[in-house]
Amino acid sequence: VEASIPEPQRDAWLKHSAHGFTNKDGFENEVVRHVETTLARSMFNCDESAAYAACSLAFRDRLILEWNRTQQRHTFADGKRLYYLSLEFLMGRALDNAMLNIGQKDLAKSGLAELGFRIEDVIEQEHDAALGNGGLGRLAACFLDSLASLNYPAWGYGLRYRYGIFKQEIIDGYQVEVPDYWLDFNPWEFPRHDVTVDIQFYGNVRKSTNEAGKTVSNWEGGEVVKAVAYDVPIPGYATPSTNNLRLWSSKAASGEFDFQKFNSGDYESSVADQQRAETISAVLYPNDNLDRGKELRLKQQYFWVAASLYDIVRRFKKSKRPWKEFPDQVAIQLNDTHPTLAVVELQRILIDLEGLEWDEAWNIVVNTFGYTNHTVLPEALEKWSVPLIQHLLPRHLQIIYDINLFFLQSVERKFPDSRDLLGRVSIIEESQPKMVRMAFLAIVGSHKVNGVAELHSDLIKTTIFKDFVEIFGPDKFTNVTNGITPRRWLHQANPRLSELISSKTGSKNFLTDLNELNKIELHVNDKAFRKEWADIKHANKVRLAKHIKASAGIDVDPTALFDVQVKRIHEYKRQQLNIFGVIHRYLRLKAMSPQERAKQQKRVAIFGGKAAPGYWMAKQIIHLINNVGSVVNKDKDIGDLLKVVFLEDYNVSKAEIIIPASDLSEHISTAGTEASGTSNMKFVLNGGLIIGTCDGANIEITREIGENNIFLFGTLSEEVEDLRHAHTYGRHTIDPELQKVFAEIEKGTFGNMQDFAALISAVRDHGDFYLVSDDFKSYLDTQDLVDEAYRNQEEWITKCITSVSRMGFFSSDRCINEYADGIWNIEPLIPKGAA
Ligand code: GL4
Repeated sequence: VEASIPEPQRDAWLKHSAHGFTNKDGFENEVVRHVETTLARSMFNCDESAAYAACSLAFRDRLILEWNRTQQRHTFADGKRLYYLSLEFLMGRALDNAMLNIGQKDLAKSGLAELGFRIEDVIEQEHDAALGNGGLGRLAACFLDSLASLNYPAWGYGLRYRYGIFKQEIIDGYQVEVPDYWLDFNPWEFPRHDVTVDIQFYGNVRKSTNEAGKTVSNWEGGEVVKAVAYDVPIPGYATPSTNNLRLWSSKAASGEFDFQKFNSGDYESSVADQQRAETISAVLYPNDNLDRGKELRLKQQYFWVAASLYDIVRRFKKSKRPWKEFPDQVAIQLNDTHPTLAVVELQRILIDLEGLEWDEAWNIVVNTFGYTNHTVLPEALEKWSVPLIQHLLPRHLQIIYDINLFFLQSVERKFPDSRDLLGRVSIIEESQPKMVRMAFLAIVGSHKVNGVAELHSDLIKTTIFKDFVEIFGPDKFTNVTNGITPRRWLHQANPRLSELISSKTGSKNFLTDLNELNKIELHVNDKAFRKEWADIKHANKVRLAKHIKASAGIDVDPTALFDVQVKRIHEYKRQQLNIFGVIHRYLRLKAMSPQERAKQQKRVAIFGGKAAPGYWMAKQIIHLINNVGSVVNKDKDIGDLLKVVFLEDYNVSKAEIIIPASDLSEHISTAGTEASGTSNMKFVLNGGLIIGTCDGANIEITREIGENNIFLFGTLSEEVEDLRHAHTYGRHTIDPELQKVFAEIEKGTFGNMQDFAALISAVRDHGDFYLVSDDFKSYLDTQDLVDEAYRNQEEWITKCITSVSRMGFFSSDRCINEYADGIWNIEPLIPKGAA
């Protein structure tokens, strides 16, 4: 408000207000202007990367104008906003998405053509924004798309990592990690050097008495790091609403500290301070479903949470409302436990800085936060050591202890006779050293806790959070099944299929109301429609085959069945089951007569995904896949009957090529381990079928599309515990077909058997925790059913069309509406011009 232009000068502003391009001519004008001025180049010096830069800047200008108007609208309406706190936003590329969401891709295509460029080549220039590991980060990105498309007043808050997830190279069959420096040129962010927050670390707490005679805690000393905001505009689809993703970057606070050092001649150490400050936002931790408890990670978490809360509180305070109205204006969602310190930080702000009483403050806190759990794997549940928190955030540790004390007192009052209950639910684990259980803190500090698929939400209520259901009652726990944005995962990734669907549903409305897909079921027997459907799938496979040739040097036959498993490499996701199955298939083919072989279904087994750099077993799995490929792919007896491909550096933009090209995709986690999975939804939406276990969202996909349209196999989640028990204490026999596979590996057929000994002994000697042997037979039998089904192409296409038509439920729009109604209590703010 202080910086606003006085009334008499506003006419001049209105007269000169920017508008952005509205037609092709205007677009070309902007592109050329950016090439010639912003980029300081010319038509004699304009390559595809310059065209990409200029085109992106032209679109960015448009976005930021809408962004401004959207923010003004939100400020004026002064309603409740949602803040989505996530350490990961796996955005992928922005240009294609911006053009499609604004509805100007055709215009850009012809404009670029007139200027001498093919739009596909220009789009290809963009470096993925890869600020995430896998499903959790990509979910956050889909949510931002839905929030903007549905016109919800919402912001994302995250970290602006200088290095996103590493780039994966495969060298001699091994994964090698290369840093992903992606910020060289990033037109999609706006640095806000005027929006900064000083963040304190270390120091100590001094108690004092204020004028009113009240004891207050003062957090003093330590060091200060500056958080600088970078804003990324998030365009809604077919609406002017453009939301904000604010990413914080760390920088040395140029406070007295540095100047003193500098003036006293200690130049080197003042530069070292600078570098230390910048390390905080330097790198994304590359673990999915694994907690490593590194100090720098805790620093990242507090840095990001404190900056975001400062920003949120500053915005709230502008409205001059009483504090008790905070939860009516602000909803904050914790994406996993990573931002749980926000609960403590808000309590600290309210009691230490704003002078509220504990209970009043705590009420506000609990009503503000919601917590989403994304995993039940014990190795992924965050715990921080008490001494570490004490050192880094001394005041926060005191508040955590108080939160725990009051919580345990309330439990004791409610269940006076259950002594060990207190130990089980305590936020502090009485280990050596003591640990803070972040999930418990998040539950206690939130009004709603949700899982991400029905089975997962049931599991958290009956296993890891069972006691909390007793304590708080069942209503605090709920399910919101994950979803995906059909804009990126259908319209952008598979434009021909999107076009075909709109020709049958009569409009593009299915992109904003995905249930409209069910209209295509009426056309399932329409010959021309089916033919076009098959042609599109084939074209997508040809495109992927070209990519495979270019990146892996392998020739694959596009008429073969493309069988895809792309996701993070993890034992629980069981890529080892898949590759053992591939070896089995190879051995079976080898044993056949040429006549017999000629009758078999051709397959291409396609793998992709990153292993966490410290996850040795996952790296062995990648190595085995590559070695099997190098044997099978050159075996003359086998030819096109079986190819094995490992695609390097799986990421969002590669997913956009791979997913539309799959016939079959694998979602084969040990039952009960995959919270939801989201690529399962993307594959089915693109007309591919699934082989999967009864796990995560596979179960709801089956319910929606019908069990005839999915290939389910394997142990059920209720059976898993007994089987594991039997492996450890009873008898454990290995499936005979799997034994043959092991014997072949041990013969050295796929290279030095020593390299793969650990993969085998995990199953044979160490209890087969992931039930690879138990599920092997039903996996092979089901794969045989797949071959048989694929042979009947007419039936297969019917299954695909029927499945797509029933996928409406899995839109992230449905998902976001459920959060908005059931957890956030926010309403859309629909602007003029929204479709
Ligand atoms: C994950 C789950 O593993 C995955 O099943 C789920 O789809 C995703 C989004 O909810 O969250 N949890 C973690 S940790 N990483 C994930 O990808």
